[in-house]
Amino acid sequence: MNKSALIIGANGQDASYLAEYLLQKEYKVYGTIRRNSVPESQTTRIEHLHKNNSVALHYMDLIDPISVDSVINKTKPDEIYHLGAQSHVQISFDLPKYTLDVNSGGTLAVLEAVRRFSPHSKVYHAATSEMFGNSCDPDGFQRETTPLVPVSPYGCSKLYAHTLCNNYRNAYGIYVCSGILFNHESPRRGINFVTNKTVLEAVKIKLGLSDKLVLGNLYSKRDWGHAKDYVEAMWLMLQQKTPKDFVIATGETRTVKEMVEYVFKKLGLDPDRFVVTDKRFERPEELNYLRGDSQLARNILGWKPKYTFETMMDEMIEYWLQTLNK
Ligand code: NAP
Ligand code: F7E
Repeated sequence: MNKSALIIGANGQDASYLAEYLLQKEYKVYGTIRRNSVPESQTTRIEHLHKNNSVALHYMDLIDPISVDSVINKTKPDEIYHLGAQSHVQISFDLPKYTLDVNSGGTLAVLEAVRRFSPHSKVYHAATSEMFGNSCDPDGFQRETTPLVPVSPYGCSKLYAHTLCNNYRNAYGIYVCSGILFNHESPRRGINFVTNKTVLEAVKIKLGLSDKLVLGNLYSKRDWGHAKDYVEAMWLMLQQKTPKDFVIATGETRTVKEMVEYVFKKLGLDPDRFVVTDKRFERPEELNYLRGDSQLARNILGWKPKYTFETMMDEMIEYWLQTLNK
């Protein structure tokens, strides 16, 4: 019999790739969306799947536990991919309570619903490298054992949820694992995250549609991978006999400035002419440096990324060139 999976936050970047991946594997896929007064915005990233009804959609809001109970009770899936979140770090400083309610309280609601209505479901929780904050091992990497000292309401909210997942695993025997994923991007990334913002604005400049790119801190370092590779790791984590948490990362790190230079050079533009900085895009506290060691996932799950930094950025550039040229 085909397996079933519920994706919480089905309209997100990762969820859209994960839905495609699971459908290819012939899963019965359920997804949750939020009500939006502009109905098209509820399914922007999964319109192609929604149109032909390949994903069965249900309304759920993580701050409404009744809706969480109801969908999990109704679907009782084999696997639950809990990807729903207020996922923007800078915005979490403006909406700290909301971020905690959605990311921490929402995870509690999911775990409680699983415990009461669907204890056989295997659960993936979308944890994050933002939980490390500025802690790092002496060799310059973050890994599963590196201390977790977050520096944003977003990071704190995910750490609470991550700890709760471990608690529910130990206390109730629920199969739940946290993927500690480092930054992952794609053409479907929100355009207020630094990679897609940079690519979109640089392409606009190239086409004469804009004349500057305004950024915040250019000197923080990130370990950027492709979302398509990272959703495969999520699936692999739920195929194991026993639940375990894994770091998923490329192991390479670059400054924002290096990423910007790559994009501008690729388009034949001089970044010094077009890139300016504004404190508006800086955070009250910055996470300065990320570089993940995903050796455990590579050994146990057999996971490794297929995209390089360059092929990923090139795909994003090509996407915006084609889209804006249309
Ligand atoms: P994303 O594009 O922001 O998607 C998040 C999804 O959550 C969206 O579909 C959103 O709905 C939904 N959502 C937001 N608030 C909700 C609520 N109150 N109730 C129900 N759903 C809600 O994020 P992503 O980049 O795909 O990331 C997926 C998950 O991995 C997130 O939990 C994120 O925090 C985590 N993560 C991401 C990265 C990364 O680099 N991308 C790294 C580590 C961890 P709408 O579409 O209606 O807004
Ligand atoms: O920022 C700097 C910014 O917003 C990256 C989320 O998916 O990954 C993501 O969080 C860096 C930061 O991603 C701008 O200060 C400079 O140092 O693209 P970002 P993030 O904060 O690392 C983690 C792993 C998650 O879990 C999150 O959900 O870029 N930066 N100038 C800027 N960032 C933004 N957004 N906009 C700027 O103008």
